[in-house]
Amino acid sequence: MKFIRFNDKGNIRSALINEENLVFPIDFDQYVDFFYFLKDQGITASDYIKQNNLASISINLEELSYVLPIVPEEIWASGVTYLKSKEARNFEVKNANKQIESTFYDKVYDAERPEIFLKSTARRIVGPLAELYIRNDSNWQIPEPELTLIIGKDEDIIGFTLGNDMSCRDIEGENPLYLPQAKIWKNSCSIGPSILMPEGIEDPYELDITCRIFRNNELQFEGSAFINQLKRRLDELVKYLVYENDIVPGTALMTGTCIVPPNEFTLEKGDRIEISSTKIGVLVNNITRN
Ligand code: DO4
Ligand code: MG
Repeated sequence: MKFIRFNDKGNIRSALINEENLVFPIDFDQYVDFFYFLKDQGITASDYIKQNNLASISINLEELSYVLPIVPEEIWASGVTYLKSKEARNFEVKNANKQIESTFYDKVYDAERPEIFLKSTARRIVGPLAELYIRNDSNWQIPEPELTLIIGKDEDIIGFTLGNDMSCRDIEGENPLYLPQAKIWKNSCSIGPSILMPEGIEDPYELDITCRIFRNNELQFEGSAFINQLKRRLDELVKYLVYENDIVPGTALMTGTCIVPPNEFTLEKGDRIEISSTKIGVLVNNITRN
């Protein structure tokens, strides 16, 4: 079962999409409220549809105007959680600092403590179909497609969505202290298009993720991975995020990138990025400059 929000002739509405792709509008605007309503009642979202005799609406899923399924106050991110990311980060740092042999990325990949950083805030994120920005002071920018967790009141995982941790590889490789500038700027993060509810999945490590980048409607890059390639456990990342922290229910945690475009690739204005997962849907964003 997926929770979505969409624009219906100027009104933002929420809905559930079941496994048969039927769309059931619901009266809960906020995912967190809906999740805890179900929990208090001891029912699933499927029970909720049945108990309330909800009728599905006839709507073409391709034509739905998805908006952010949730607006987290904060979006945090994990880094170097896949081998692919460690290799890409090492390439950046060795490219900028030729004499370096072993890097802090090698260390963090194997360390007990994962890398967790603040990626974005509500005002910097955009939803499906909205424009992401590239920076004007970077010549090497890529999307980072990441499974993104929604954290609940008990510091547990209450939903799964997709996220794009847009990154500047040149700024990041030049100096680790530049990480916030390599990661955070206006419209540098997107999430969506839906929240997959935990009742919809037996094993989140079986989820797939694909990234496609189009330029002038031509495919420039395509890469796929499975979450089971993650070096760490999802609950391990959550544990380090919430430790000694003050996390509002509905906070998002990106889990690291497992797909990296070729080293010679950089995003350009007009590119279209599609990040998809079979059970979550497709997060589409176009690239522009500020
Ligand atoms: O260490 C820098 C960030 C790495 C990252 O964002 C990722 O692995 O996804
Ligand atoms: Mg990342």
